Amino acid sequence: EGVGPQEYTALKLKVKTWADKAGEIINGLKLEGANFYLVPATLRPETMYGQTCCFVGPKINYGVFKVNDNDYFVITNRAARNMAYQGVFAKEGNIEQVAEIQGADLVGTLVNAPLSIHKEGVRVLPMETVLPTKGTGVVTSVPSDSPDDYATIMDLAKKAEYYGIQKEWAELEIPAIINTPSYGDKCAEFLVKKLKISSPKDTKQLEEAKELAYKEGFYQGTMVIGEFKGEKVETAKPKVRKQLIEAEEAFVYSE
Ligand code: A2H
Repeated sequence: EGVGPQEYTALKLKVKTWADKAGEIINGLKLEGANFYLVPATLRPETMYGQTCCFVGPKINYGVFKVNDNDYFVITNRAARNMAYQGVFAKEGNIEQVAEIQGADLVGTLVNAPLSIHKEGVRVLPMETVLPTKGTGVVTSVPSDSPDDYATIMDLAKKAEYYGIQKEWAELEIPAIINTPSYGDKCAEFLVKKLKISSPKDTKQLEEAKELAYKEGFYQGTMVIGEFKGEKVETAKPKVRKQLIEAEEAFVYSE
């Protein structure tokens, strides 16, 4: 961070069923036949097999932006402004916002997550630590390899009622994606336990866990799932990314 632009993979998670409140807003637009996508920005495209949910900040305001005649993205206004100058929207430099939805009202929406083992879709869930000032304000959850994601889904499952969600939404199977010599098949779970992280609020330990997980995963990790199973993460990462982009399930997003 801080040095030069960050290049993310922006992933297109197509909405299958809206949560009630978001659905009312969208239905009011009368855009029959349109496709809507939540668009998380990730630095780890090779882990997308392990998506189990999609996080939004419950207090963040998201815009619904027109991409072309048929497609709309749900992202922060800030991200839309950046995308407008990166060839993402049909008209360069032009932003067309058709609605605003609060994160809390998106919770429960069912989306299709490209490459995920969960073909039936994954749910949109709340994450208090999502920053409105980074990426698209939407984060795809890979609890096998991201300590933040693991700590958050554990907390959501534990306090499902408090968060107003169904417990099962936070309890989808977590597949192993990457094996590392030091932390086994699910480095996030290993590190969260090892560093005694008990909630997403343990930010200091989570920083350490993230650092350790990233280094070990990237330099020592081997894929244990998907088309590049058996390959080192370092070589598989650009290949998975290329596949997602060619399938038009993802695109490059920089900031
Ligand atoms: B990563 P950097 Cl498996 N607020 O994707 C908080 N976190 C955000 C965010 C936001 N607005 N936008 C993106 N992110 C997360 C996968 C992943 C990620 C794995 C392991 C580590 C990891 C699945 N979640 O990130 O500050 C996204 O989560 C570790 C930092 O720009 C994105 O990649 O470096 C990463 O943070 C980008 O963080």
